[in-house]
This record gives sequence, C-alpha cells and structure tokens, in this order.
Amino acid sequence: ESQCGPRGPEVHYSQGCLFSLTVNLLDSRSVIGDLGWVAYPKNGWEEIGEVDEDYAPIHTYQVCRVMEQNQNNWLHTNWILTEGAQRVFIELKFTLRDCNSLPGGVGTCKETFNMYYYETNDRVMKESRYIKIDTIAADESFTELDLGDRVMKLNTEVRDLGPLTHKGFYLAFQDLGACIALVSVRVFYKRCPFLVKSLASQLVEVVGRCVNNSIPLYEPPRMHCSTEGEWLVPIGKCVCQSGFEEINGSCQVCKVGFYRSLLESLACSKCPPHSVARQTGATACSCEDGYHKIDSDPPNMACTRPPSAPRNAISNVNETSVFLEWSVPLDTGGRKDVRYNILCRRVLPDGRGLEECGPNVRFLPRRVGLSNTSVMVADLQSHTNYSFLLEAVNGVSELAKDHAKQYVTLNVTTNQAAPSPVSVVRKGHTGKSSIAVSWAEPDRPNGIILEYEIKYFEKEQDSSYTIIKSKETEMVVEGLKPSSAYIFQVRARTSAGYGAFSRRFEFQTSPYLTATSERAQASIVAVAITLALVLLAVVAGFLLSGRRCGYSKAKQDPEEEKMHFHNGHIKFPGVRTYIDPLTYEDPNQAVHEFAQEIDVSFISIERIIGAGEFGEVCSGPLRLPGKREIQVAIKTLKAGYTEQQRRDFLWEASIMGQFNHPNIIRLEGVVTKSKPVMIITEYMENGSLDTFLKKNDAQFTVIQLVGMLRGIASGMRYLSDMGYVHRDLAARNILVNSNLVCKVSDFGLSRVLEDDPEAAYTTRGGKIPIRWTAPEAIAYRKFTSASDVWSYGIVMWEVMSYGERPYWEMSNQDVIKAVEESYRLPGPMDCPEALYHLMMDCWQRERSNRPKFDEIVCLLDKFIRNPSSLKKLVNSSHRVSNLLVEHASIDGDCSTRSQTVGEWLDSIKMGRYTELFMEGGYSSLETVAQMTSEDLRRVGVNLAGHQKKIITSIQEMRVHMNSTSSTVKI
Ligand code: ACK
Repeated sequence: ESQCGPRGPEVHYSQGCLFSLTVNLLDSRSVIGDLGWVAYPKNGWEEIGEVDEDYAPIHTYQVCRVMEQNQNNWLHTNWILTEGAQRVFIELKFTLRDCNSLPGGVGTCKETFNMYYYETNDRVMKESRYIKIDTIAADESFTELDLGDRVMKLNTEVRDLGPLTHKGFYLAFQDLGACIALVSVRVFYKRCPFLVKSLASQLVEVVGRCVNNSIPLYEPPRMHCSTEGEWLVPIGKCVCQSGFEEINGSCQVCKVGFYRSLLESLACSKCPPHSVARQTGATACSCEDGYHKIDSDPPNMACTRPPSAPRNAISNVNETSVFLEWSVPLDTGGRKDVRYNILCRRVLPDGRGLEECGPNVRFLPRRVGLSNTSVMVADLQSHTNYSFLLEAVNGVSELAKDHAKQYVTLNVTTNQAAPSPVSVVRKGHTGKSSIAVSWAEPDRPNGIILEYEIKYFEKEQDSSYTIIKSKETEMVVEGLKPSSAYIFQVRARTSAGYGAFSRRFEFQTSPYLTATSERAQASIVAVAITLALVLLAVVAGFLLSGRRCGYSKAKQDPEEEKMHFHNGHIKFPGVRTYIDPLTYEDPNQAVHEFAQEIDVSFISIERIIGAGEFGEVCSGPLRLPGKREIQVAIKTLKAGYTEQQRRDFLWEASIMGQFNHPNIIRLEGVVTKSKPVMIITEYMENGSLDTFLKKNDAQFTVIQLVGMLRGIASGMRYLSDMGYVHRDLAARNILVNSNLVCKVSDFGLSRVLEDDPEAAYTTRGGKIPIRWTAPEAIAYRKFTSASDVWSYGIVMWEVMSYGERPYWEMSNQDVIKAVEESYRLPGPMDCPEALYHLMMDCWQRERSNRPKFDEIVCLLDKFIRNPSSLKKLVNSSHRVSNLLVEHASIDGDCSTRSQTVGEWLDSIKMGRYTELFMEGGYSSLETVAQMTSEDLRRVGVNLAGHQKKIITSIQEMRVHMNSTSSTVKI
C-alpha cells in the first residue's frame, strides 16, 4: 500500500506499480491479554507474557525439554476465521536452540518443530484430523553464548496454506524435543485494493485509468488481480499525450524548439533541420519557408525542398535514337526519392520555335518518374534538332509550386538513319504466273526513299530467292509457278542505306487455267487491250494538246527500274549529295558549315602518332561539355603555313564533315580560332590498314578479311551515293579501329588532282596513286566512282595479300604500261577464287563493266553468308610472280553477267525466256551475242521493254567478249 499510494486502480502503469493489500486473520502480537491457546501436555508449551519497549504485550510460547526422551508437545491456536480467503499465509517468528551447544543432552535434542492445520466450519476441534503443513527448521539457532549476550537470533518462516474450503481452521505446533520460543504468529491473506469482495479463484480484470496528460496506448490499461492479491497480466499502457514527455512518472510539456508526436519516442525531441516549434507542447514542428514535408515523411525527418538540376548531362546519338545520361543533382533537397522527367521538343526549322515531340517518340524505360540516371529516346526523326529538358523532382516538388524549376537542356541532332521496315505488303491481281503486290511507305522513312527491294521466293525454298528493285510502291512479280505459295518481303532504301525487311507475307498464284477460262481470259485481255488503246489515244491527245503533266507516276516495269539501277548511278531529287567546298566563295565558311569549331581547351594532346602531310598527327582525349569523353586523332597544321596551305589543310574537314557513315572516318570538329589549327577525328586504334595488315601477316580468317573489305565497300557505296569520288582509295587511307572496323579516310587529295594536275604529279611525288588508279583516270583524268571501284580492287588485293605493295617494285611507268597492255595483278596467295574474280572485275578496262559498289557490298555479303563459296582458292599457277590478265565475272544476284544462257537470262530476270531461247537454237552465249532485235522477236520475246533489256545485256556481253579475246598472258 505504501508503495502504490491510495489511488487504487488509478494507476500509471508505465511506472510499473504492482501492489496488493494484506489482511490479517490472526496476529499474536496485536492480541491484548491472553492468547488463550491450548498446550498439551501441560508441561510442554508454556506462554510467557512480556511487553516490548512500547509496553505492548508480547505473547511468546516456549518449550525446551531437550534433555528428556519422547517429547510430543502440542500447541493449538484458537479457531481462525478465513473471511472467505482461499489461500492464507502463516508467518512464524521464533528462536531455536542449537543442540550442539547443549552440554550432554545432544542425543534427544531436536532443532525442528512441525506445524499443522485443521479446517472446520465451527469451533469443534478433533485433534486426529490435523494435517501437517511443514516441518519448520531455524535458519539460525542460538547458543549459550547468545543467551549470555542476550542476542536472540529470530527466525522468520512463512508458509502458505490453501485452498481452504471451510469457514475457519486451527493451527497447531508440534514439538518433538527442541528448545523453541515462538515469538509471534501472524496469519493473513492478500487482496487487491478495493476489490475485497471480488476475490475469486480466477483472475479478475480491472480497468485502469491514465493519469494527467497521459493517454492509453493502443488500448485502455487493464490488469488482472490474482487470488494471491497480486496484479498480473498487465494489458495496455499509458503514455504521455503528444506534446508531453514523461519525467519522473508525470507528463511534462515539451519546451519551445522541441516536439513530441505520439508514437515516436517517450521524450520530447529537438525539431529536425529546417523546422521549428515556436510554442511549448508542440506535437510536430513546422517547416521553414521554402522547405516542405509530405504526409509519409516521419516526424523526425528534416524538412526538404526540391532538388537542383541534374548534372553532367550528356547525349549519345545513334541514328534516330538518343541515349541521355546524367549525374544526380548536387542538391537532392535532402531527400532520397529523387526522380527525373524528360521533356522532348523538336526544334522547328527556320527558328520557328519548338514543338513537343509527339506520342510516336519512345522513351525507355519511361519519360517521367525515372529513378535511374539515363534514358533511351527512340524513334526520333532523322536529321532533326531536338532539345531535351531534363528535370529532377522529389517528393516535395509538387508542394513547392513557387520553387523555380531547375532544368538542364540537351540539344541533340539526330543522324541519318535507315528507313523503318515496311509494315504491310498487300496482294493485288493474281495470275497463274504473276502476283501484283503493293505496300505503303515505311512509317519512318528517315529520308527520301530511293527505291524498294522486293525479295520473294517459293515457300519453304528460301535458300534461293529473287530480289527486284522498284521505285514505286507496287509491282507485278512475274515468272512465278502456278498454284504455288510465295513469300514476299519488302524493304526501303534511302541514302542512309536499307531498312530492315518487312515481315513475311505469303501469297499464292492462281491455278492453271482451263480451256474455257483461257478463252474467257483471252476475251478479257482483248477488252482490256481495246480499253488501253482508247486510253492511250486520250492521253496522247491530252499531251499533244500542250498540257504539262510533269513526272508520270504510271506503273513502270520494275525490271526496267532494276536495269536503271544496274546501269547507272541513280540520283533522285532530294538525295543528299556531297557539296564541293569550292562552291563557297570563302573556304572558311565551308569549314564552319560542315565542321564544328572546338575550343582547344577541350582537347588534350597526349602523344604523337604519326606525321601527316601538313604536320604531326597526335592523339588524346576530347572532352566536350555534355558529351562523354572520347579518344580522338588530332591532325595539326605545322607553324609557318601559308594561307593556301591552311585552306588545303581545312579542305579535308569541309569534306569529311559532310559524311556520316560507320565506314567513313568521323569528323569531330576543327580548331581554327587558336594555333595550331587542328582537325579532330575519331581515333582509330589500329591505325592505317596497310601497316596493320603487314603487322598481322596471316593472322586473320578469310571471313575477317572479307568483313573488312565489306566495310570499305559499304563506305565507298555511301560516298558514291553522295556523289563523291575519292580518287585516292588505298589501304594506307583506310583506318582500322579496335573492332577491326575499317573506315575510309583521307579526303584531302581529290581537289588537288582535279584542279591542278601538275601539283598531283610533281609536288606529291611518291604519293601519286598510279598503282591504285584506273587507266582512264591516269590517262585523261576521268575520275568517277567506277575509277574508285578500280582502286577498290587494288585495296582488295592489298588486303588479301596482307599489305603487299601492288605491282611490287615495278616503276610507276611500267605499271601504267602493263595495265595498258591488259596485264593485271595475280591472285594473292591463299586468296579465294571468288574474291579474285571480283578484283578482276574491278579492273575491267571498260569502266561501265566494273561492278558498282552496291553490287560489291551485295556480293561480299553473299560470301559472308555462305563462306563455302570462298573455299576454292586461286589456282597456284595463276600465282607465279608474273602478272596475269584474266577476265572473271560476278555471278548471282549481284551481277548482270553469267555463264550459261539460262543463268545469264536469270541474272537479268528474263529467265522466263530460257526455254524459248533453247528452242530457237540459242543455247550458248556465243550464239546469243550475235542476236538482233529481230532474232529476239522471232524466238518469242515480244514485249518492247524486255527486248530492250535483253539487247542491252547482249551489247554488254559483246564488249566483254571482245576484251576477253584480247587477253594476253605472259
Ligand atoms: O599507320 P598509322 O598509325 O595511322 O600512322 C598514320 C599517321 O596517323 C599519319 O597519318 C595515323 N592516323 C591518322 N588518322 C588517325 C586516326 N583517326 N586514328 C588513329 N590514327 C590515325 C595513321
């Protein structure tokens, strides 16, 4: 009671107060007058009346018959009422004599006594019913000495008794020969305060109440009172309410600058950074101006603000995709939940402003709410300027409306890109041997579509397929088998190259016609022809009447298209072409039109890698702001240059800057505003191809070599499509990177050769590329893409012979003479025959007979796809050190010439006439070469377009045969 105070269940459980009250049923010390206990025998226990220092009576019963045998002395209490208690406690205080300290009488002396009880509902006592409670021994017994000192060692023993079922009970103490003084006997039970009447055998639940400024935590406090009067099983708890803290068992208000929210901690806490509590008793702190908190922020979290802008943003353009990357903002606003949003805007031409990128632009993984510091933006338009706003936000950005948003802007120009795939190919009219197909322009042409390629093959026969080219978006494919399923795929080509093929579309030709349906068809055809004639007459009249219709989009024979494609360099309006820097009055303007000026501080020259024509070539890192650091090659213009030399030097940059192709060395920019003047290009780890091959003699597989050649041909195809003639194509002007990618470089010579033949022959001395140059270019400076093809053949030879010098040590004059006399380089050692054939084709005297770069790429691709075509090596007899002249032909889809009549007709897509040619007796190319238009009509080639195509091919064949017959071998 003293411990818990008189408040009863008004407990503050957090103090851990457990308490009970005790109720005495008997206390021998509080009895005034005789106790009235009964001793038996009479000479056993005897009562000694004494008073304590306060004159209160002390009832002591003692017995000490230690010297006598067979002692059995009983002492009974009065009848003790239980008052309903089921469990009572008996507290004995007594002294006991140490037997060892007794002189002589140790044999009978005892040091214990027994305690009994006997329950009754009335006062009637039956001794025989006593039940032993326990044998009581002393913790400490006293000796003679203690008696002398009058220091009595008082023992206290408590025993409990229960469950009691009767109204009352007697206690009895049995002595069997000890020396005992029973100083006091107290019998009591325990009860919970204020619940005296509720004491029960089970736990009784009692609801508590929280003290001032405290509140129940989770649930109101409850405790259970046990039968022993103890508080057990506390449930619920009180805590100080928000804004208060518990100090010494009471709840005290939080001071200014401190706060306490309910569940966070028991004590008031200092306001977290950027927040204040201006009054006492704060349950939370409020944010300083400019700082915010969101509901989910814990109370002890500092107030935060929006982040600053992302840093170090860089862009990496790959065709029409841009990879944006950045670093986390310097100031995250104090939060971890920083996310990034991208705003994509297209820069409208002619300064017309910006427009938001439409829904077609894809953001990977997404546009807003990016948790990583990078994003891929795909499906942009090619050759277009974009401005990306990159913004960092966090959980409080929404709340900080007045906070000026901090963006970082990235301006990006997309590159040239191949067109996207044609998505649908439709079937039109179907005949027994023809199917009309049409398709829509790709969703993203990424430039002007130069032509389409239609690939088709009989279903499940995809090892042999046919490719036809067309400028239209429809065509009739002929020469098909009746009742057969064909697979069609279409792809588009722009100056950036081919897009991917469409998915496969399967169409079926009609079955053979029956006699009647043939007749029906014949009549339909007759009607159609009549209609066509009428239409023709109308159109002719229309044209003759002087009205201009412009370019007619009427359906053309796609085969004709292919002819055009094969026989000439196709140029369509709008195709990007190379612009001769000469067209600029001020050469400096040309440089800055095509080349970016780079601040020299972004370049570090680390080492010299070689000597260029105008000065040293160095390498080092280029760190453009907002761009990833890259390694570059730095061509310098040596000090003391003339203005002309400066112009010549920068000329190359004006040219290079116009190109954008993976197999053309990429110009990063120029330094013209400081000295030395520099041209900065991408760095090619393996340097020039000739040196690289010499260093790695016989180290590569044929496919690796063909892969390199394919890259060079692809770069050259791009240049020829751009209308640029290189004029100095040689392995020394090809650079190789660490992935063995070959890139065409050195664009410096062409103008000089064109404008100043003397300069080419005199000032450049050994650099005159006689060995690489086509005869017509040497003879009368006819530099064309066809002369570049000749040089390409020499590069092929250099590659296949691992950097051997063409024509070895022969003098330039001897080379010119030998080539004039139709001598050609022999096939290099271990060179596949097919590659040597291609080289030889590149060295056709008649330049129109040389393959186009397009065909070369196509053929090399075929070799790469089918390496077994490269198994057969050049006959070793062709490889003696003599020069050998031999004509070879390109076969297959990439060529216009072939060996048998059937192959030749197939190659010009006139295979349908093979049988007619055979029937007409034209079974060899020699006989075919003599054919006239009249002969063609006679064998059954009636269509004018087909006649024209076949005749053109026959004429080519004649030229070819004539040059073959003049072959000289040494
Ligand atoms: O054979 P190389 O190591 O490769 O020696 C020459 C030298 O500079 C003089 O032209 C090298 N070179 C030129 N341009 C580059 C480039 N873009 N990357 C690496 N090396 C280059 C060339």
